[in-house]
Amino acid sequence: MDDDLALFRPEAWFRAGRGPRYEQLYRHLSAAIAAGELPPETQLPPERDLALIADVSRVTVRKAVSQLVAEGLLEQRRGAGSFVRAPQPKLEHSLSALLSFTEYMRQRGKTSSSRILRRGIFLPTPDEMMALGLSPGDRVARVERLRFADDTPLALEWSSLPTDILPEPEAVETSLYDVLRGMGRAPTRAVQRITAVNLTAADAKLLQLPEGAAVLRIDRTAYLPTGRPIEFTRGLYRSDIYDFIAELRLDAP
Ligand code: 16G
Repeated sequence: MDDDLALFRPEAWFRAGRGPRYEQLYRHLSAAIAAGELPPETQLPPERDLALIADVSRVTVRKAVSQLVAEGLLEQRRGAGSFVRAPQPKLEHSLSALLSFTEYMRQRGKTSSSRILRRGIFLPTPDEMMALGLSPGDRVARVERLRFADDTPLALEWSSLPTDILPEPEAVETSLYDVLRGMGRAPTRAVQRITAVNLTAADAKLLQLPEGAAVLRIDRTAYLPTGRPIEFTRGLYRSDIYDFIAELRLDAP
């Protein structure tokens, strides 16, 4: 029993300067579930016990647990507690494939290219720190690109990654994901937020569209299998050419 609890003790998951405690605890538990260290049907200790073992407040435990519940990794059974859920292969199938710009274009029979607008190592902004779990002393690698399909500018992308994941942003010529794959650090999961926005004059000029034209803004946060976020990319995509298809399926009973 003691061995099981070692997983929850602060030595197992907490590192100073690596982001809020609830987020570190959440990432640690999510990785433990993915690695099978917490197999399906494992019951987590009750909130109060978990707070004591992990040496955090109950609010911290609650936040970490509710994020795991929201992602379908844990299930809360009334009066019984939180349990690890069995993996849901059907859900996997119904998710879209995680593709790079280069791969999207290749699938559509187009050749992609990029014009690098800026590349380098910078101090992280609060948004980047939050998205990537960085602390103020860390640096962030940024790659900003105008992306073409054949000769048409299609997207503007601002990508940020932790420097231990992308120590040399200059290495990114065409495909960021090819560079990450080459180092065995390609993301395997991503969460995207899509909004419609109007172009500023400067961005419109780059995309060869009139100022104020409507485009899609997509923020992608991509994760390693361990659950660590390693890419935050904000992109503006020409909605007259680029389309996103989301496949939805009714889960079989
Ligand atoms: C896609 C991703 C972007 C990623 C890029 C990598 C969306 C909305 N965004 O454009 O997050 O950084 O691919 O492409 O799909 P690359 O490997 O060709 O550089």
